[in-house]
Amino acid sequence: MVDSQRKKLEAAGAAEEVISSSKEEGEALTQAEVPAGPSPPDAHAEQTEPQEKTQSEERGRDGANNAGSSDAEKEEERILNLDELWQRLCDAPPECHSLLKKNLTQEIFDDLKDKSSKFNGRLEDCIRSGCENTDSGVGVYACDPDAYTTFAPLLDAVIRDYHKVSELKHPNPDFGDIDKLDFGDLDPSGEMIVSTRVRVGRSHDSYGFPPVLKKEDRVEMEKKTVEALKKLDGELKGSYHPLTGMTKETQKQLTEDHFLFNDSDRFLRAAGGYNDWPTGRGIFFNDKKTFLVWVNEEDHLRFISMQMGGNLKEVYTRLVKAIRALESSGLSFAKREGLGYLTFCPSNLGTTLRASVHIKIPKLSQTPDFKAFCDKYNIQARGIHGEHTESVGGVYDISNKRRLGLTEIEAIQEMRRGVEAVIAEEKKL
Ligand code: ADP
Ligand code: CIR
Repeated sequence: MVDSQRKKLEAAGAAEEVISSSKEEGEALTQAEVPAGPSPPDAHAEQTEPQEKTQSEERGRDGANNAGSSDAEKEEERILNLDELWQRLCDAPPECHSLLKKNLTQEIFDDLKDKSSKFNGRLEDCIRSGCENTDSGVGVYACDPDAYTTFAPLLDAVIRDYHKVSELKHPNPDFGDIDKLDFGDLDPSGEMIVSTRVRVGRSHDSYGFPPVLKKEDRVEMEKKTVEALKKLDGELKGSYHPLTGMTKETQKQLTEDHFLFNDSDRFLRAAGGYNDWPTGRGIFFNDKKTFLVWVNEEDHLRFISMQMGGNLKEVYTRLVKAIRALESSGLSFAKREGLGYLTFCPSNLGTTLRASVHIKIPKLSQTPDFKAFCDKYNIQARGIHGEHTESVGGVYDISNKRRLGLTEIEAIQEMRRGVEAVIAEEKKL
C-alpha cells in the first residue's frame, strides 16, 4: 500500500473514532429535537436548498472526482498555478476593488512568489480565492499562522487597509470589567432588535489553515477541541454534534435558525475552506443554544454567544466567561505581537470579535446614505444569513467592522454606539 493510501485510510479510521466518541456526548440531532432559539419569523424565506453534492465534493484537491466532466468543465475545475492566478488578477475587470488587487504589486509578487511558509504554504494558497473571485472584498487568506510573517509584505498591507490602522500595534486583550458594564439591553422595547450575537475566532497554534491542512489534521484538531469542550460547566455545558452523521434536515434547520454553518461560500471554497468536507467539522452547543462553538468552519474554532432580543450585556458576559474557561482548558491559541489572535482571513485577526444584532431597519436601509452612515460609525451591514447574503424583510445584520488595533471591550463599545445610532436614525425617518 502506498503511503498516501495508508494515510487516507488512517484518517478515515480516526474520523470514525472521534465521531463515535463525540456521539456519546450528544447524539446527532433530529429535526424534532432542535430546540427553539434566535430565529426571526421571516428569516427562512430566501434560504436555498442545500446542494445534493457540494462543489467541494465535486472538486477535491486531488482532482479525483472529475470523471465524466466535459472538457470545458475539466478546464474550469483545473487547479490554477500561481502564474495563471496572477494573470487573472492582472486581467481583472475594472469593477475589481479587492484589497488583494490594490495591494499585490508586481514588486511584492516577485518578492513572494518563491517563498514557502512553515507548513509549506505558498503565495498561491493565500491569493487563490481573490484571483478566482475578482469580486472579493479582501481576496486574501493566510495559508497558516506563519503566513503573517512569510508573506508579510502583502498581508501587512491588506491588514492596514482593512482595519484602517497605520501601524500594526494591536493591544493586549482587554475584555473590560464584566461586572461593571455600562450597557445592557440596546432595545428594551423589543421592537427593533431580533437577536444579538458575539463571536470570536481562535486558531490552534500548532496547525496550519485550510489550504495546508490534511484530513487527519482536522480530525486531530476536532478530537482535541472536543476534549476541551467536555470540561465546560454551568451555563456553558453542552454537547458536540459532528457534521458527519448529522442528517441533512437537521443541518438545514440549524443553519436556517442561524446556529450552524454550511459549505455555500464560494470565496471560502476557493480558499480550500471546504476541503475534505464535512470531515472534522461540527458544532457544540448548550441546552438553550446560547453558547456555541463551531469546529473547523472558516477558522479552527469560533466561540459564539447569542440569544433573542437586544441584551448585549448578557451575550457578551457569557462569551467572556467561555473564552476564559476555554483558555484554561488545555488549548493553546495562535497569537502574534502586534496582530493579536491569528485567523484564516486577515479581516478577522486581532480581537477576532464580531458583535452583531439582527435589526429591523426598513427605512434607514433604503436611504442612499446607508453605507456612508455605517462607515461613519465603523459598522458593517450584512444580510441575515451571513456574509454575502441578502437582507430579508428589512432585517439587517449590523456589526462592528474593525477587529484590530482596539481591545475587545472597545470593539463592543464601537458596535454598541453604532447600533444606538442606527436605532435613533431609523426612529427619526
Ligand atoms: P461570522 O463571520 O460572524 O460567523 P456570518 O456573517 O458568516 O458571521 O454569519 C454566521 C451565522 O450567524 C449566520 O447564520 C448568521 O445569520 C448568524 N448571525 C449573525 N449575527 C446574528 C445575530 N445577531 N442573530 C442571529 N444570528 C446571527
Ligand atoms: C472576500 O474577500 O470578500 C471574502 N474572502 C470574505 C472576506 C471577509 N470575510 C470573512 O473572512 N468571512
